[in-house]
Amino acid sequence: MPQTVYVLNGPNLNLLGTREPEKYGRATLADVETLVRARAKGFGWAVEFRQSNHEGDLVDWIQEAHAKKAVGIVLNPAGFTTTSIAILDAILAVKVPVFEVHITNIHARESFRHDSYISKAAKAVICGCGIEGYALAIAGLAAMTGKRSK
Ligand code: CA2
Repeated sequence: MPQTVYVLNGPNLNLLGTREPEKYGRATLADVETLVRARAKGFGWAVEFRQSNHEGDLVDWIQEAHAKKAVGIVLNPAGFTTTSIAILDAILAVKVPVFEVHITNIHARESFRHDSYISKAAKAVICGCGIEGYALAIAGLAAMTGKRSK
């Protein structure tokens, strides 16, 4: 059985590629999924790729990733980044390494986007690399777990 990476996306990321392309680019979430699956396949990993507009879903999926012994979680918490103690607590409660990803450089944007609760528990944070940040997170997870590409 291949190991699994959970790739979790927070609120409004279902709109990717359809609105505000000047900020978030023209790639859709389906394009992100294709990119991530290809990169993960290179390390022999399966992918659970999900998006929700509901905070509790993300909490449930982080707990699920732990229960299923996932190799790691790539998480774009989107609008929950600076508000969700529930997601922070879920990450703190599990042993699965979390790579936090933001498509944009949140530090170059409005100050209310700067202070991430998620970063307090994340193994690593990647921001400002566009959707390639998701693929970099997969590569970072592989490096961290000593996984070589196939
Ligand atoms: O840069 C990122 O990935 C963000 O996590 C995106 C969030 C934003 O609240 C964070 O500060 C940074 C917003 C996600 C909404 O995605 C949209 C995509 C296309 C059109 C409209 C919204």
